[in-house]
Amino acid sequence: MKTSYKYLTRTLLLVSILTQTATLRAQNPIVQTYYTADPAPMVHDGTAYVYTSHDEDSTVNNFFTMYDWRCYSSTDMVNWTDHGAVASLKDFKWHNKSNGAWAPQCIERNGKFYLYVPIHGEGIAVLVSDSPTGPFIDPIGKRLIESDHIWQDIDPTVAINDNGQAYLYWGNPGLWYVKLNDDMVTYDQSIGENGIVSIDMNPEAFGSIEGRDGQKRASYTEGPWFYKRDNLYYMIYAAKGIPEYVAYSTAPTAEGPWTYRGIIMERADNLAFTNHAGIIDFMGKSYFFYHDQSLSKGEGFKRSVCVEQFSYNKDGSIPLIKPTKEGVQKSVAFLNPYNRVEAETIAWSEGLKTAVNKQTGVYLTKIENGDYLMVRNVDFGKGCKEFEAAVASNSNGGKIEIRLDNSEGEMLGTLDVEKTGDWQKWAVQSCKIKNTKGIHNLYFVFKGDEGLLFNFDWWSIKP
Ligand code: FUB
Repeated sequence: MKTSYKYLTRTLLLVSILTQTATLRAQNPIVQTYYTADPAPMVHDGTAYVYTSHDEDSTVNNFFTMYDWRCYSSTDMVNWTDHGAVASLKDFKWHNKSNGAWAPQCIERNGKFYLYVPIHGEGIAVLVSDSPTGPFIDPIGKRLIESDHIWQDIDPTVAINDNGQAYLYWGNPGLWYVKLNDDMVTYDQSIGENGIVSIDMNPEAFGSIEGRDGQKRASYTEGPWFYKRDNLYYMIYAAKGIPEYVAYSTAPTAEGPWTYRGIIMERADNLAFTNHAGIIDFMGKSYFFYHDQSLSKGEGFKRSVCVEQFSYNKDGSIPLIKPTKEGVQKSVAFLNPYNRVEAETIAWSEGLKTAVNKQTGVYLTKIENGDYLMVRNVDFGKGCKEFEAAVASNSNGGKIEIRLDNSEGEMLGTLDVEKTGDWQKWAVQSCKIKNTKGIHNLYFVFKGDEGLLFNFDWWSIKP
């Protein structure tokens, strides 16, 4: 009798989660506060991180306008915490480029995090940190890859072999690699040309397209993503020039020979003229990261990172993946509201920005009347009675309406945010809320006078 009751409770919980997800709104793009592109996911210590390049809100000369690299993390794949700009062009003193912070990738080795970045026109560089979210420093004070084609040296991708050998691949429209030494910031000079191996770009290896001269050539364009899974090495990449689709090749060793395996993501209306993919396995599921142009409503220099869940076929091949608005619908964990939750942990938001300072780290800002944020699959457990939030306001403050399941859903309570006297003078303010149980999407709807209302650093619920 006991077992069947337990079974019934579990089934009801499952049904409740499924109904939650069935009525969910869009989940892509995963970041709405900034334009983000060129996603490079990484799993470390039970957390999924995604490093992104960053298209500025206003572009210069209608071209890629990119000054820094951002990082977001998630433990459930639906709520993403903003760690701000973790590195920028200013971290390199050896060049004077003010633009060109293109597609990054980060990897951990022996407790250090190595962030490989292209500086367009200056080649590939590396930064290192003791933490996945920085601060990163330049360990060598010069560009990492010394080649005679630095304009083409973009989009680094890195993986470490089972025997500890790290490979760094990169390039547009060619593909090159080096074997990194154990220090991850120098490479084996004994192979290729001064340590750089050039890959033979033929249609059998990287797909076939017809050039202007009518000759067949490899479809590979840029944005490689290199990794090993089971006994196969994968190279995912943007193909066919502009507009790009995403295709892939596989190889039995890290050095090839590569065989073309097909298209992963076709062209679609909401996609930008570039695409750039990254893949991870996290908590037993596989995720495909890419970018689109939906947030900017069609501006190819203002892209946004999206994620789709997928399953490999039995033979290790990757199915065709559709870019969707819904994105990842099933979270792999619930959010615990009884812990301190950073306000910049967001499943969806409208009208908001994040900023950073030394005192609080990243916080939510530019909060105006009518803006809102939503966190998904919040586990209220057996019930709650109070809501508290760290806020700062130099205007008249405002209100946080705490609502369930949609922005006009059941109101649990309202926090009257009082003026603190400075945008950086923080105070913890609280209010009573309705007792609530189970799993819900939680909405914070911001209300107040015209103009900026307050800054918001973290929140928590009391049982
Ligand atoms: O983001 C700038 C460039 O656009 C990247 O380096 C390419 O992969 C393409 O996404």
